[in-house]
Amino acid sequence: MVTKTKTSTNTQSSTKNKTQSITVAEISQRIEHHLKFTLDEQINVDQKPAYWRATSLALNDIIVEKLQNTKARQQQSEVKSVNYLSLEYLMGRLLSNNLHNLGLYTNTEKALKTMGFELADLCEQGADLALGNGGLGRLAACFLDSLATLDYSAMGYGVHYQHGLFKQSFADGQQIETPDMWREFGSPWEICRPESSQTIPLYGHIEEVAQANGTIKSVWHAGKTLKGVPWDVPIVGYNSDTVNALRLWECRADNAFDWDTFNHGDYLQAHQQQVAAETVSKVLYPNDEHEAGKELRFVQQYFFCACSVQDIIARFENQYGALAEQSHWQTFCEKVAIQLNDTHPTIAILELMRTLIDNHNVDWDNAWAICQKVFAYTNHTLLPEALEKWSVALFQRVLPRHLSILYRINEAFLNDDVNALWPNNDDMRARLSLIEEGHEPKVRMAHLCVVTAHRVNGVAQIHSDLVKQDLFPEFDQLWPTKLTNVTNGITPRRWLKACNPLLANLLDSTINADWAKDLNRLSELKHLADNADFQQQFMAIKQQNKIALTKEIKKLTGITVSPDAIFDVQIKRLHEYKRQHLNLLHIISLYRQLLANPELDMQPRVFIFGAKAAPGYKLAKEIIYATNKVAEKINNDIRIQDKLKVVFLPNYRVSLAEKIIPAADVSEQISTAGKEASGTGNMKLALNGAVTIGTLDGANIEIAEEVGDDNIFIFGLTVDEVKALDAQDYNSYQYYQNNAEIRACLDWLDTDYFTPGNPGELSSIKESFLAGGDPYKVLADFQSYADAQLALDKAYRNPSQWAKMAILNTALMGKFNSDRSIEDYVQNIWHLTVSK
Ligand code: GPW
Repeated sequence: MVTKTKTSTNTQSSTKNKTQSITVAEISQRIEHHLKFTLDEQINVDQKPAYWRATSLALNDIIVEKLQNTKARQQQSEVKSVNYLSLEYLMGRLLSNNLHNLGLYTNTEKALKTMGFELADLCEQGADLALGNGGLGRLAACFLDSLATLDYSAMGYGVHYQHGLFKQSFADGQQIETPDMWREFGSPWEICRPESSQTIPLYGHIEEVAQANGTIKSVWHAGKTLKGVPWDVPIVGYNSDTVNALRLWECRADNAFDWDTFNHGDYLQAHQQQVAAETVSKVLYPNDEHEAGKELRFVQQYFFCACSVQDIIARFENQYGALAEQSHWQTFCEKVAIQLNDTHPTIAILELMRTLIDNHNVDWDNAWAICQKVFAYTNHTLLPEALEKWSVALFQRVLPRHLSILYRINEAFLNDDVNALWPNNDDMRARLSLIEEGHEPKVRMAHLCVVTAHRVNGVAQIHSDLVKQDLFPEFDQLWPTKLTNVTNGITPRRWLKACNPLLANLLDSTINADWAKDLNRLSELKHLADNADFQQQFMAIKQQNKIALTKEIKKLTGITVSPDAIFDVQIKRLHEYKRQHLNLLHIISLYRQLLANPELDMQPRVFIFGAKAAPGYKLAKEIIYATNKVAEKINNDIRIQDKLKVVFLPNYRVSLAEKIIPAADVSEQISTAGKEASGTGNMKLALNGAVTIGTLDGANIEIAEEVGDDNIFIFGLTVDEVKALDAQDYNSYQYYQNNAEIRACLDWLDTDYFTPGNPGELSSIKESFLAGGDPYKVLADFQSYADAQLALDKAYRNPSQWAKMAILNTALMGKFNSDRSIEDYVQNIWHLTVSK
């Protein structure tokens, strides 16, 4: 094996404690330096943004030094590294998290105090990095945090969207979308790396060229090239030596290619090409779990995959020397893992095959063996509308060479693997083929992933079981060890230490260990769950967090809520399968009961929603509108004596989640069983002492296993019961006819009670339950949900019982640390070793 010369000893000393020893005075100095020299700041004008930027820049200097040390150390130790390919990263804000992870929060707080600023207040200045839609993108962000914390060598690859997820506001209850401008004035966290730019070919045609040795070589003559420019965002590990990078690709026109146009004097036309190229990384597609099949999205996916694969090879060659001989690719397999975050980056497989064969003269069998060793794939959904299929015609036009490679993979797969197990079985061939035949033939991206990857994982045990049983049963028969599970997790740094400082302090003083690194240590709280003193401290913190949220609610919506009410929270993307409309139906029912009996004995409750709907998802937008209209009526109805309030917070995002979660009493996890692959909000809320009301779906099942049946409210159909209902033709009308409460609530929606003067505005929701067939079994689960809510209300009114439940939820969330998820990936899929 040819490698670059290695220095004999590791000269990098541990920087872990070095950053923690940076003094208050030094931090002040660094901030002042940036105020003076980078920002040329005239003090007195708009100080907060300037101090936020100067503080971020000062911190970034420290981080970049650590990044360089990490790189040197990782290169020296020649450890294997993982490349996480994801079209989405929901990073949120970075300042407070980076400070916590470096152990510099307190000293920076002190430094800023002497300058007249509250650090917590300054942190609010930063824009969220919202380069993702929901759970899948936030999971990627948590995984990067854990990889760096655990000192693994890892690179996140993503797209440098000019506009992340849209901003949401409400106008008369309707969702309005406006563009996200996260880097309008630049971001202090990103480093442009022009030297690592890539040139990406696409379109054009293939020429079959006869070789001297009698073989035929395919030569791709591209019709167009794009340029990929990388921006690196440093990823700081918590209390560790490691700073990894998230590398985001921005698309530009390839000037070299357009030189001709310039020379022919068509200056403006050349600029047009620049504009066209920039659209490729212009905007994040806002569809969560829904494939729209647009050409620009396909080009975006390919552009991202090609840049990332070329960069992975370039980094490898830079470290281990140019790879002219096939034998060197063995080393590649030993040093490189590539994880596909759902099927969105599937084209990376074809791009690596193409590069090995066309540019590095690797023969087919070896190239295929390499891809199988390097790639692994995570499946995040069973929903048919989210399973990506790209039209063969589009593939042919944009990526003709990649399509020809795909055909050959398919041929080998069908003729060798499928035929071996099911000889001459055309039905099986059609079912498993990478191509779905029909009026418009399509490429099944998930099939390509499963056929290639050495491991395919689901994201919670039940989901992984269903991936085996229902989604890919034949693949499981073909390769019995390929399909596996890695239950999701969340980083306790952002989702407890940074977002809930009061609770974090209590844990610091109660647990004699760095619980943010070893979350299982929280189980020591179990013995305090019955302790009246501890209960009082724990619930006093919850109360303070609720008071803080009360103020935020007032500021954002004008609505006054009482912190003595139950704070009942449903925060997640708006989707029928997540069933925000089940929650709404129950709210309407409670309201009806209160109007009938204003003395109804119940704990006052505030229902808090946060959710964005995909701009093209009509029913989801109608559910938002209906919730806002119902809220308006309830919140202004004095007859119910403030027993019920409904708050829909606008523009739900990571930084808003960080304010809601510490204040939640109840966590709504009410998806139709079998539909939510895992969920991760469920873990964040429980970790912060919220009690779950939920179905036996996704990770709820594992949360229930951890906390025990007494500390969670489970209701509704199980996966098997949902399947049985479907098998016997579920009839939602029956529930409407037989349950007077359901009938009264749904009929109410047809009137103009909630939309005065406009009857029928909310009827589409009722229609989706009845004429629409209620695909997500809302009516079937309603009664069981209402019963569970009643039990929950009763439990809350016993303060020590509730405190015990809340404490046990925090105590027993150790399993859901994303560090554990990462260790599972390392052991079963990536086989990395630490570098520190
Ligand atoms: F459709 N998830 C998501 F599977 O947030 F690709 N966006 C998506 O596009 C998809 C999945 C996809 C979510 C799952 O819905 C959620 O259950 C899971 O916890 C999360 O991914 C992370 O695994």
